[in-house]
Amino acid sequence: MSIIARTFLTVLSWVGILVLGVDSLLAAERPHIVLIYADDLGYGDVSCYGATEIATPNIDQLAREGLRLTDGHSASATCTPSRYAMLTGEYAWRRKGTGVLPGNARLIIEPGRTTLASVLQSAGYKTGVVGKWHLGLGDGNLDWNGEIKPGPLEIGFDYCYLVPATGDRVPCVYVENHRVVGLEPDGPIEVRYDAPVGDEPTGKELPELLKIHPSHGHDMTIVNGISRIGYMSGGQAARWVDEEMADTLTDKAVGFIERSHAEPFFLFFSLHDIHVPRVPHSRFVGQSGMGPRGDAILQLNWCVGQITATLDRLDIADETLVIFTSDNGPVVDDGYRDDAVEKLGAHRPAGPLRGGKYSAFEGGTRVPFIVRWPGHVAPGESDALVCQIDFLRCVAALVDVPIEAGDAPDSENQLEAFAGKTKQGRKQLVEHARTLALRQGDWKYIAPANGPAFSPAVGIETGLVATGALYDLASDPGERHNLTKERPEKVAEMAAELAKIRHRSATDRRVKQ
Ligand code: NG6
Ligand code: CA
Repeated sequence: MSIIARTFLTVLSWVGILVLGVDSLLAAERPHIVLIYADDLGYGDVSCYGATEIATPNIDQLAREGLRLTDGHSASATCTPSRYAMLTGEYAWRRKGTGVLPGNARLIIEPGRTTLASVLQSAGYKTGVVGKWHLGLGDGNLDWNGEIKPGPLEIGFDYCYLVPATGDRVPCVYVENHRVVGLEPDGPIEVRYDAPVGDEPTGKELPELLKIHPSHGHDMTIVNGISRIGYMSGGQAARWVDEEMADTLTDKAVGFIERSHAEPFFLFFSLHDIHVPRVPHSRFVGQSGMGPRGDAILQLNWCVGQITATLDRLDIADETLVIFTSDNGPVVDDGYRDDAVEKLGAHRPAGPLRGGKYSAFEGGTRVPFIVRWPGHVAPGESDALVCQIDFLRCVAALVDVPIEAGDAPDSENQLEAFAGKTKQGRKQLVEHARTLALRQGDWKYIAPANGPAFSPAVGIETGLVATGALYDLASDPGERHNLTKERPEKVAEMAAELAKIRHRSATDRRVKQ
């Protein structure tokens, strides 16, 4: 480039700063975006969040080079509603049918709706999702042997390679774009959740065939020596091998990056780890000393390292925004007897937080949350209150795509907080488990709800209190001292605010058909 041309460009960019402001210039950057989404990974499960019994160097490196958020949340304490909210920018509790889905559920995000992926697609990004989906597929009458749609490709993704629901739910096959991968004419796939199909053995009838035994549920069709939730028959050649799942998904994620990086791309890399069944590859088995749950954390750390190494190899790390987070808090026994409880030792999956997956306590939704974008996100730490539901409006602002009125009603543009420029973050956030909770600064209010305080099957405190609860997280981060009696005025104020936010759903919400 000539000196004149260079000078002209420099002047132009200064004019840009003066006219458009810094935010618009940031918006003009259009980084690649890689969202690495762990499953059931707790706040205390990685060493950069305080774990001492296990080391996660690749995740720690991301944290060193980026911003480590200490009050970052998934929108819900379970998978489907968290993902629904993250992709649509709408709290899942506003909509019926967004709870943990069976593997034969229909797609719960209507085609044509504004999603995290559709926003980026409309800005010219190549968009892909690899890994766990769990938002349903098809329109209610799905033939797994035919064209599988609508699915991700109908709501803003250009490419998908999916675990349709969860590792512990049938069908145990991968779906690439509109087809089951590796389907052969060896008997059509049939899937049911209400009654057995075919004549394949179940864990309930033939437990002697199992390599891992269920602790609760998970006693239906046996695939790869593991009994699952739900029944399936057929599709033998297409069935996945759990031990190879992390390698397979990572390979597909890396392939997508390699194919797409000539233009801006968005990869939603939705890992299966560390969800049950925890069946890591043999090279991780026994490496953590903590049983399969710890070994799965090491495998997850490996997957993250493969992605960052790919960005380095392609020399695009500096122009890639990487986000690492989890869909909900941790659980130790989630239905299989896999030694996780026995070998936990001193490890605390939720770190200093109370509760875990399924829980209204902070352990339910406060998760590891790291953002790295060299030159744009100041490395360090922030206690700004943020949520995955904010991604939609953040990327819309970043790539300058307007959001239509009524879309993404609960998403906030928190770019400044994600860039580490402010520690302010959200003024408030609704946390969702079996009841709703409201966060405002350090205050946390859990709405009254009936139900057991402790869930013995999973060994987790639910956070349900018939009279509600109020905590001051500044002095009481472990949510031990319920202040409802001492601070009735605060309870009334927060209950009223929560009611207001709930009501907003009825008036503001508009879903495009
Ligand atoms: C529960 C399953 C649990 C897990 C969870 C969903 C039983 C007894 N428990 O119903 O194992 O699959 O659903 O997890 O079936 S999530 O991370 O996808 O939300
Ligand atoms: Ca999960």
